[in-house]
Amino acid sequence: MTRNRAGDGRDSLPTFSRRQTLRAAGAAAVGTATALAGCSTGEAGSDATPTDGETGGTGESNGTRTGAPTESAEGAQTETTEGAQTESAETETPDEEWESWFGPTDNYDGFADRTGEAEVTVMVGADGIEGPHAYEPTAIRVSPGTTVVWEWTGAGGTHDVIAEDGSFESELVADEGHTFERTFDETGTTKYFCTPHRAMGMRGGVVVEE
Ligand SMILES: [Cu+2]
Repeated sequence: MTRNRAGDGRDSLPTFSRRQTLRAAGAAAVGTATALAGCSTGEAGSDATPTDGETGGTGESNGTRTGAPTESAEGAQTETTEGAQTESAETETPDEEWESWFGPTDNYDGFADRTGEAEVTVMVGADGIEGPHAYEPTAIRVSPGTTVVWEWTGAGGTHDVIAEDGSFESELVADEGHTFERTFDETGTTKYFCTPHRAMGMRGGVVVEE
């Protein structure tokens, strides 16, 4: 009941952040349910609170207010806090930057190693993000001189391939079999995205390395 109410209240948020928030809310709800063990006081309290933007804060205050006697609840809170602090402390590593770039990208699972290949194909409009709105593979490592060929599947409407740094941009098309290619001669990193689906996570990355 509580989750449904909270979900209705978030309908105005962008799709990806609502999903992430719900994920976090789900985790918090599980933790709270365990700690409270059926205590209805805490749930009534959160229902009466109009702000649902800070689920974590609500969960913590519930645990504190009801004085949940279990040591495990405190332990869980400590771990969560430490983890968050560690992540935010490392602000300028490349990994952190990529994690941020691919935050809403459901099919991101690290960089596929395609080094040593002269030509690499990336499908445009692959299944992965609320239907066919993904690049696949969405992140690749290649060697200098590699030609990356983006090939449209024809699914998911119109897509394009736009470098965030402005170094290249494809046509915006929906045609199955359409291709766009670029040869990466220099080492470095390039983020790119699909204009219509960038917000939902249709984003890609190319790392060129020796
Ligand atoms: Cu797209």
